[in-house]
Amino acid sequence: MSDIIIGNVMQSPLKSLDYFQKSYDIRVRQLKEEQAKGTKIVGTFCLFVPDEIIFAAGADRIVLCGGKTDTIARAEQSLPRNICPLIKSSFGAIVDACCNGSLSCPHVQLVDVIVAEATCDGKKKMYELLPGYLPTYVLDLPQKPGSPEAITYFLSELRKFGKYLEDLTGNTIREEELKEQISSSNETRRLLHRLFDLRRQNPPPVTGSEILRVMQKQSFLSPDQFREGIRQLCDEVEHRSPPSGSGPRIMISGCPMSAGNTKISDIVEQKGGVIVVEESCTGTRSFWELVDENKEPWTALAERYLKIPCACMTPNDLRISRVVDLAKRFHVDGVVYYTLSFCHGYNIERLLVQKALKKENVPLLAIESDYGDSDIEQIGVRIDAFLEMVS
Ligand code: BJ8
Repeated sequence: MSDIIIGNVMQSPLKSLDYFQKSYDIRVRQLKEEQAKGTKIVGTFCLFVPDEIIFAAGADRIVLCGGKTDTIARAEQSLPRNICPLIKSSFGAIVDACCNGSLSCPHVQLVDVIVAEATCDGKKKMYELLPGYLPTYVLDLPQKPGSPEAITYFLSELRKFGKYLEDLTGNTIREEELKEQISSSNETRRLLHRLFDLRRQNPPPVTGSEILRVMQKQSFLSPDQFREGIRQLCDEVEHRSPPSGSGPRIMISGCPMSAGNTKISDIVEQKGGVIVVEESCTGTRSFWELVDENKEPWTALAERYLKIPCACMTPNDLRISRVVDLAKRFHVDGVVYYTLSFCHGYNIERLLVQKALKKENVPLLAIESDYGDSDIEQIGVRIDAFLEMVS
């Protein structure tokens, strides 16, 4: 295999990425077989829905977040145009699959129920339309995670969710099984820490595009499949020859980049930036905190999941300090702050993130974009100038 060149960086291709490619078809087959035997498949949209509870109830899960443009026109027949593309893309895929039998997102047809979550306003209102297409359960969240009542409330919501899954599957969630699932998820989180730690090297032995494409599969593959892939990836990256070039070290912080959406990462690397960490739900937010295995499992889950620093929470101090910590830990020269169009939470929170980074002399470039191609050139010009400034 010949070397790949990203920006100024030349790398030999990673063989373990083939594992993730091949795993997709295996996983689809596995889900169909499970479903034929009566296993319920849950479709999710957000990190706040704990996998551990779904698996402990004997169900399986796949992510339904849309990162592609092709289902957006369908969504815009019902939804306003000026909302976040992730919401439109996800909704359009469901309508397409349920009304037209279209396979624009083949995952939808694998799903028995949707488990949504009360996060941003756009998502919450879109979820109210979903029962017209698929059975939908909405997990509620406290919006002030630091308040003393938040844990109690979220704990009761998680238990209610557990009961819903028990009724759905006909299984009882045993405490021992829940503990096993927690320890399995923690093992994955530890492996991801191992992988991301390798990116602290200068130059890092793995590119942001490679990592993003792997992270986008995290909530689709089975936990065993994903973990095996990350293990292989860590082993290979640890022995990979160092790249023959480098550029400014960049953190991408902000909205998730769902499968199909790699626009900003691709532009940063094409322009010569070296992405060393992503502070997002397709990056550190998905695995940074572990669940405390020494605590009663439901409480431990409630505590851990409320620590996800999503901009839907207020105040979101944890995210501000996390971004600063990551900037130091990964020796970041600049932050590309990524907001999906019309995502007000991440867009407004940028001001606080920028202020905190300024104190550490870390510059920030704000980019707001949708899934279309029309702004690629203009974003490229801005990123080019930013990279030159932080070099
Ligand atoms: S934990 S980031 S996955 S809610 S849909 S908030 S981009 S306007 S996806 Fe999210 Fe869970 Fe939070 Fe992560 Fe903005 Fe769009 Fe809303 Fe979005």
